[in-house]
Amino acid sequence: MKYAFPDNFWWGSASSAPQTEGETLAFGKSATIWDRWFAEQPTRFHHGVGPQHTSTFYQHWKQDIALLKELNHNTFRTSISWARLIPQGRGEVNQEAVKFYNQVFDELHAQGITPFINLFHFDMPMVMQERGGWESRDVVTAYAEYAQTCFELFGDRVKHWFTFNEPVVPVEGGYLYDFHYPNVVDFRRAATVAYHTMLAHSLAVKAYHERHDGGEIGIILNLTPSYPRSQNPADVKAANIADLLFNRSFLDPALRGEYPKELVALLREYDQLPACQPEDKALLASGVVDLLGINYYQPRRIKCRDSQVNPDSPFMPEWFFEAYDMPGRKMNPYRGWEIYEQGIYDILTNLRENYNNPRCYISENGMGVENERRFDENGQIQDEYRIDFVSDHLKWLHKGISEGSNCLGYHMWTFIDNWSWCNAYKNRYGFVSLDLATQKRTIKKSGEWFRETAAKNGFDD
Ligand code: BGP
Repeated sequence: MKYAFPDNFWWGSASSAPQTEGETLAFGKSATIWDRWFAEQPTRFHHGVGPQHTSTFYQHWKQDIALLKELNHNTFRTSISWARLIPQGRGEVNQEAVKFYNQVFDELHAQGITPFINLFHFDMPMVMQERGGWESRDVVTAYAEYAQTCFELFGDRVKHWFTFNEPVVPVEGGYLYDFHYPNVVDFRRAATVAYHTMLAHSLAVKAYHERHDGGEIGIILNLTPSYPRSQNPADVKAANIADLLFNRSFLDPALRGEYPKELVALLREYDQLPACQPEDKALLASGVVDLLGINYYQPRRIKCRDSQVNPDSPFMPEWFFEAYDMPGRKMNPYRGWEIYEQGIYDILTNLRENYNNPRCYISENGMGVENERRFDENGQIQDEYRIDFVSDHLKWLHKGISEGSNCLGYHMWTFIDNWSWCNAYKNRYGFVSLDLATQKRTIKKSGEWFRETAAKNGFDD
């Protein structure tokens, strides 16, 4: 076979509790920031579709796990909802939630699918947001308690844990660019949120390692290779700063246990450093992960600024660079994101050369398509474009592995079309199509392709 993958390669897909479970305010679950924001501003959500409109995994878990099996998944990622498990954020555990997650993990194992479980996927419980969210050190402690509760309750069956999915996104969305609650635009507060998230991460990693229960713990980062417009030093510097702010601010603490010195120097120069405690350094050092999840969708194209920044304007990352619309770049015509398959290889090469070749896997990669519900005469969505997208990325992944990268698997985003934050169902990503009105599931052509590829552990051209 032309593209054969290593034995025991993880073939699967990723999803999350807030995007699939449904029953948002039922069975003991309390509100998250998404429930609150939707209640306050439904017009911010595509077609006014809020977080209660999902594929209702809470009710369909058995059927969906059977589908995962049918698609030859040997692994599957989802998340636990903090607001469901511990509705007040701290303290009493909701036994309905324990029963639900026990059933899910048991059924996954019964079907031969290893659960990969993430603890936080953008879904801050509202009670915790009201206590300051990630700006508050108390919330950091509360998160660590929640993580330990999960390890105690489910650690016998879950051996692959993740502390956070894409921690930079709530920072960008909630505190810089206004696409997540609480809709703040303030760099210093964003830096505090980012810093506290990594302290929370480190506390959870430390607690997990102290258990010695034979499992592993990681973090899932959306890495966006930052390519300069040219080799001109000003463009290169601009791209490096974007890389520092959006990638290395999470990647370095997760893999090296400390922040890049250049990042600290930059934030100090502009008086944007978050407040630190003397014990933080040792804590961050204990946050080094066993496994890195890499979400890869698209790169960043960067150029230096053409115009001077107004020094009276509030400090923002864009003081240092501008996005560059590179002529001729390949775009996803259905979503507006660039498609650059080699990015996945560049990420692996960087990790191999500069970060000691960590254990890693592709935890998300996928193609969003608007208005995708176009069925053929047999009632199937013929998403050849998605098969091309996945196989083209897998080819570059294969090349990275053949050159020695320690990449152990590939998870597609996502298993079934799901609700996606403010975009709701604007961009559909699944191997399985969802009829929201009837909850009917139909495997797309890409799902069949994946079923075969996973069974053969690779593919030919
Ligand atoms: C990733 C998130 C997912 C999902 C995906 C698609 O960043 O981890 O939760 O939302 O992006 O996003 P969208 O629906 O906005 O295209």
